Amino acid sequence: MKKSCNSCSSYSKLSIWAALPFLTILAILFIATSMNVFAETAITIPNEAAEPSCADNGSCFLPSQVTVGVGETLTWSNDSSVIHTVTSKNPEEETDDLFDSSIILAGDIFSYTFTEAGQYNYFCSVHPWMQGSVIVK
Ligand SMILES: [Cu+2]
Repeated sequence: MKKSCNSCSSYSKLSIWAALPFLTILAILFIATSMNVFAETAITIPNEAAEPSCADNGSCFLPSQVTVGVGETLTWSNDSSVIHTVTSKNPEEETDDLFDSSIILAGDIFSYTFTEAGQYNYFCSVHPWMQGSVIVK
């Protein structure tokens, strides 16, 4: 007796189409990850940042210099008990409007995504001795 399996081929076609949205999502996630879309780097603002002496050992921002990829997001966490800002350029340079957190309250965070390669200096407008830089490659 011949075994009947009329629906076998249509079933296998169906499962390929059913997997397509899943495979598409996987491909998008893979591409997004390789483009640093989800990458995040953290910088801590410690308690000692409110004292000018932090500038002596570069500990006003931890770390005070970071290197990130294009498209990467940097997050500054204010882990101190006073307010700070993350403002692009240094106090002695003419400031630009690239990024300015305005006041970051104690316990708050500020994030910025760098979309172009270059070196970006920044400081705290409340405590101008707090200076850091970001290198975007
Ligand atoms: Cu500050």
